[in-house]
Amino acid sequence: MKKIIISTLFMVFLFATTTFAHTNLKTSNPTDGQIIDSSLSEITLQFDTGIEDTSLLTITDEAGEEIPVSTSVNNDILTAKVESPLKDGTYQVTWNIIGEDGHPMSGSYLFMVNASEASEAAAQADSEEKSSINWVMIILGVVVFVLVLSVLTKPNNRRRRRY
Ligand SMILES: [Cu+2]
Repeated sequence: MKKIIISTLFMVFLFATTTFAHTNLKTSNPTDGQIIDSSLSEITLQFDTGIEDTSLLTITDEAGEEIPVSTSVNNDILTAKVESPLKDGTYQVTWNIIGEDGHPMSGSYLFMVNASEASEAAAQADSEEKSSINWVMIILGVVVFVLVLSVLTKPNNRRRRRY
């Protein structure tokens, strides 16, 4: 009886450690739920062990359509380069990897691209700069106009014209 308990405990221990040995996602860029305010050209996932070269990453948009990417594996890092910058919207990253222990693992998460807000702010700053330039031009114009007017209306000029 004691032997059974011990071997059961041993089996549980073994199972627990092998569960822990699975390869899991460590960090990513963008992260889960992140909102990005600039265009994105690359997605990187880092795992807690090395992964097989056959590991895959797919990105799908809100409509469920797959975004074309070229993936590469470098030890524990899975990189997906996006062919053209991602438009504003929500995207799902799905990874299918084979870990160091040979177990296939998968997972997915969402992130958002919201680049238009940032470019709108930049455009607004730009137009503000332009409008201040316009004010400078108007003030300069008025100053020049007043100067010209004062020269033309000088008493000397009037006398000269009379002759
Ligand atoms: Cu495993």
